[in-house]
Amino acid sequence: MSHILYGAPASLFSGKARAYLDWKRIDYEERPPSPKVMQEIIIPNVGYPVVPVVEKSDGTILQDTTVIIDHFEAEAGGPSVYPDTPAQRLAALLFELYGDEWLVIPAMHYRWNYNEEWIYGEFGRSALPDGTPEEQVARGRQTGERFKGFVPMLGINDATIPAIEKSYEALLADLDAHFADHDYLFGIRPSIGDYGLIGPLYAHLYRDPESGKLMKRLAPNVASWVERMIDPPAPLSGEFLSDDAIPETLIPILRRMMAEQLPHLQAVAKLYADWANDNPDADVPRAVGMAPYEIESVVGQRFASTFSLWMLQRPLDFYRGLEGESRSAANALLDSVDGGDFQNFDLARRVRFENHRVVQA
Ligand SMILES: N[C@@H](CCC(=O)N[C@@H](CS)C(=O)NCC(=O)O)C(=O)O
Repeated sequence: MSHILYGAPASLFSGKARAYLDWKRIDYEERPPSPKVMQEIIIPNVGYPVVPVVEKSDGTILQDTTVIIDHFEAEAGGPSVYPDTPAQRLAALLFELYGDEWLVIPAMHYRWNYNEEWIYGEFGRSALPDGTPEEQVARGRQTGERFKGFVPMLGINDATIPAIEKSYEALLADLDAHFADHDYLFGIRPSIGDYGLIGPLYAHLYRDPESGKLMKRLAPNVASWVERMIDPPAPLSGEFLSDDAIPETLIPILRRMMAEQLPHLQAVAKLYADWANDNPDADVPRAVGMAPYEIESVVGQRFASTFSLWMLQRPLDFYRGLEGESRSAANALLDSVDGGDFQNFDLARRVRFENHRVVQA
């Protein structure tokens, strides 16, 4: 019996999980998160309605794409999506953090401000595959209203939208230059960083019709990379660039990430530390208030996600564990991308991710 991936074509993180499972040649079948699946499988096991969820053939439930990927990396063996060498591995983990926890901003902006009516239909078809068109639209609006409600929480509003678009178009130009020369971020094998990016860059920014037109017009090489990621021409093969090389074309992208995402994460880390000091025994909320972020010189506020801190700990712990020449290689990379905020990050209180949720460490 194969494993089951509960996921949906329009879901950001389903795209990340699916692309990985396909490259890794994991035997699975994808099923939609029908109301019955939500009530009988997802909510009782995970605690809240979310996709993607993997139900393994032995009944084990896995949620969170990072947990899913790491589970199959350990179990399936074979070529890994984690580079072995310090600079590439650090960069790959940073790209995962950037894709998962930051590019959701342009993803949600373009979906809800350019593709709103279309996405209601998509949600309906996915939730009620056997429903009538009327039932699907009604259901799609219901699901959609919930996700649309996240838009202001993500810091997307009239003041920040021009800056979000300017930043995204600049990112597309930088990625386009990179993918003109390279199949994936670090050569001819996809990395965990590629899987971080594919979440936002597939379902929302490629597959949503208006967003896809923009990507194909401004960045055809990025669209080709998306197509390679979702329909891998050579699963379980390819190598990372030799000698721990970081292509020059990735430097401006990491510099943008450091400038936009790191100051926000530092503000979140401070809010979380204050909260944890005041509430030593409490369950960790999904957000500890709102924190500022700056994009293209415009300042907004977005929810201070505690889950983002767990994702941040992955590259941070890797970096802090490096010694000697490996540490020097990582520092050379970070120096070249103005990564001081990362090198000097003040993480006063840590989190853990256990039983599908963030808990105090
Ligand atoms: N970090 C998680 C996020 C999963 C997630 O946010 N899924 C979205 C759909 S793409 C969802 O179901 N969100 C519902 C919610 O967050 O309440 C992962 O990597 O799987």
